[in-house]
Amino acid sequence: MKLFCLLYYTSVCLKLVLVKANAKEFKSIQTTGSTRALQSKNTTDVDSASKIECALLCLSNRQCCLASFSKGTCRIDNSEKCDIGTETINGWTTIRRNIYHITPQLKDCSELPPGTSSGVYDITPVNGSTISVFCEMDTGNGGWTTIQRRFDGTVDFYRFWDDYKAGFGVIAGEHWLGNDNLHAILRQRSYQVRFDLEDYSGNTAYAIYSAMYVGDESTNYTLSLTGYAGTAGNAMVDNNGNPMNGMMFTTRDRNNDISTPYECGNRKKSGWWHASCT
Ligand SMILES: [Ca+2]
Repeated sequence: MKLFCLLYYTSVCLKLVLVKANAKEFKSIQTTGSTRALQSKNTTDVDSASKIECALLCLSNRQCCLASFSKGTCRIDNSEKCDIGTETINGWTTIRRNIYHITPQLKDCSELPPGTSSGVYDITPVNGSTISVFCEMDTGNGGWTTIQRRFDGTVDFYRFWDDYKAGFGVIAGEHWLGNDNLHAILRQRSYQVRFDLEDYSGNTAYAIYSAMYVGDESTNYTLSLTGYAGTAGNAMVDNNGNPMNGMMFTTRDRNNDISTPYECGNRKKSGWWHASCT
């Protein structure tokens, strides 16, 4: 029996908890009419069939903050500056990229280019401090920021509230990223979450929720989960039919579950958004 798998459901090991920014917000642009970027050493004029193609050219380049389009020409600015000057000129449209997406620091793993290897990277959430995270680039098209990783039982997850708050373990190995870090990531924009599970027979399954949010410590890190898809069926619902959605976080020393008389943080030997302990 894989004892390290004992978590939430006695027959299931929760190996990975991963979050990723929802793509539709990742590539956001704004357009303004009758303006063109001033020509400079950082601008390049290229042929382009449409305003959309011009916008995509800019989005595919990490240095591009804005681009202008008119009649088959796309002017790309690669200065990494968003305050570049524009001139008023009929027939041109300027496409401005969301400033969020051109800052040099990674806000989460979804900003890594496709093809990047899985591994440890530094990210800096907006209004947060820089943290090391494990970016999972091989699962589900990549771009996932790892919240939990368990695979060999080398790290003890039977820990206290302050451990789960700050995070513990080894980022390159088994770990919990930390509830404050999770909140700092999720408050930036809209995120999906993926849970990867494995049972004692080696069968794997996953659950994806298209929207996930975790409140700050004043809410006891209350979880919001909606939009299920995947192969895990109702695995994220406990045996009494209680969903994780809406639960507060519980640890061995903080009982926020809905079970009476049990304390799930002790009974399940792990911190989690426990409902009842079944
Ligand atoms: Ca209880």
